[in-house]
Parts: sequence; structure tokens; C-alpha cells
Amino acid sequence: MLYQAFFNRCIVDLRRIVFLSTLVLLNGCLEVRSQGQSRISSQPCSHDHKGSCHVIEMLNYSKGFTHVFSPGFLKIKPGDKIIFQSLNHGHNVMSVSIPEGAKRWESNLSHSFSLVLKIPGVYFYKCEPHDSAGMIGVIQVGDSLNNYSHAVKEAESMNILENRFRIHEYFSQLGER
Ligand SMILES: [Cu+2]
Repeated sequence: MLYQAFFNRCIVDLRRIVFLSTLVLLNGCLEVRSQGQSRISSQPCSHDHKGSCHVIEMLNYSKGFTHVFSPGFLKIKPGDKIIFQSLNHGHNVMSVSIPEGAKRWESNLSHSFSLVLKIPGVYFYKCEPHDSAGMIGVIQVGDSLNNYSHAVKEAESMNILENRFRIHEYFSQLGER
């Protein structure tokens, strides 16, 4: 009888241990999941915006080249949102030539940055610390090329020492897509 009671007690303890460890494991899984979810929901490119969202990565290296906005050229619709994603430290994004009436911008170093571009035209921008390394980019909003020549002039007058081919590579895509 005593043995039976002891045995029963062991079974109850064992059940408790299994139950508790399952809880601990489950909790661990939920934590990992919620971390993942918060990472995803911290992306500004979500349900809060009506237009499309486009991500431009700010990178130290891409496809064998240094200091890159990827993609360096993008065509979007007026009202679309752009997210400059800071994937490597030390970059920012700053407008150089933008359509009349559009708002200039300058982001903080090593931080992601997003903005909505409503006014059609050509937006030429750079990373301030790496403009001489050719860390530049072009966004075409809608089909207007009104400020195209001003933007190209600005780009060509810059003291770009590396990756200068990007000026042609990006501006030559205007109006094509
Ligand atoms: Cu940079």
C-alpha cells in the first residue's frame, strides 16, 4: 500500500515535470516567434500605407562593388513609399536634386529612413559620407522627366572618384520602365 502511494506520487511528479518543461519549451518558442514578428512589424512597409512600398538597401558591398544603394535606380508611382534600409553602418541618404515643390531630406547616419514621394519627376540622392565613392541613386516618380537635365548636371558636377559609371547606369534607365 505504501509502495503504491509512493509510486502514484512519482507518477504525479513526473507529470508535473513534463507539464512544466513543456511550458518552458513553449514559452521559448513563443518568445522566438514574437521576436521574429516584432522584427517584421517594425518594417514600415506594411498595412499603414495605401501605395506600394519599395526597399532600397544601404550596403558596404554588393556584387563586387563598394558603397551601394541597391537598387540604385527605381521607378515608382506617385504616392509610393521608399524605405532606405540601413543594413551596414555608416551610411545615410540625402536628396541632391528633386522636382520643384518636393521636400528635401537628409537622414541620420546608420539609421533606416522612409519617405513617401508624391510629386512626379527625378529624385537624385546620395550618401553623404560616401558621395565621392559613388554612393548615389536615382528614383523616377511617375513619367515626368521635367527636372532630368538639372539632376544629371548635379550628378556630373559631383566629385565622384569611384564607381562613376553609376551616373550613366542609373540615369540611362529613366523613362524605360
Ligand atoms: Cu554610404
